[in-house]
Amino acid sequence: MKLHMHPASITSRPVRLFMAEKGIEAEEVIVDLMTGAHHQEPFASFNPNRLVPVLVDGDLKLTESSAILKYLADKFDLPEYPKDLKARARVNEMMDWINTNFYRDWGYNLCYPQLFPHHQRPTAEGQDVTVRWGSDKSKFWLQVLNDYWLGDGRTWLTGDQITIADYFAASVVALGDMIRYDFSAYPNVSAWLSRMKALPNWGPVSAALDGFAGSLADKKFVSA
Ligand SMILES: N[C@@H](CCC(=O)N[C@@H](CS)C(=O)NCC(=O)O)C(=O)O
Repeated sequence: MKLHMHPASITSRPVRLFMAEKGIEAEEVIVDLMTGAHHQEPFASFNPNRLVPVLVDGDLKLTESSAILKYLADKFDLPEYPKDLKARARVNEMMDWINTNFYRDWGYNLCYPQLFPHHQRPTAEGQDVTVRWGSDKSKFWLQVLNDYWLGDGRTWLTGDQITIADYFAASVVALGDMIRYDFSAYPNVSAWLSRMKALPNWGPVSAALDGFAGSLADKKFVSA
């Protein structure tokens, strides 16, 4: 297998972390997002979305970090993607919730427009409206994550066992570290995120992202 990725990519992180934790081996191919390699050939034709990660396994080329996690867990018959119909439905539900509800406001409206020039809106007013919208909506979603998904004292998002939903969600939620988001109003989220960060491979896999966050120490962000 080959994993086309970038070490400072939020959506490469859950795949790389899951593979590292589970001892799944693949050749890592770095697509240099910093120099725009994803907009150039051969990558632009290889993945017309011009995004990482991409997993290649024989004749299968798979985009979407959520789909890659599901494929790997199934391929290696891992309990992190349960076989039980209802348990699996809960994992799917959680991953869709993160991808479609939480990530839209958290990633694409609050964090990314402040972190990456190509996500910045073309006018100051547009930027301000987008980021404030993202900030307000993110508070709502974080409260739901804290009170509903993690509200009954559970250790992991869908129950007592860690699943690929935790890997996927933690990487997205930890994007907030890049803008120094204060999670203290959401104690269940903070505690769950700490459990994910205690995984042996979280630190090594997140090193490039931590380095990027460190380089932004002087930048002011709209966060909580
Ligand atoms: N829905 C996709 C999103 C992939 C994505 O946004 N990848 C980012 C890295 S975190 C990327 O390649 N960005 C390149 C760019 O924005 O130019 C997934 O979950 O895999």
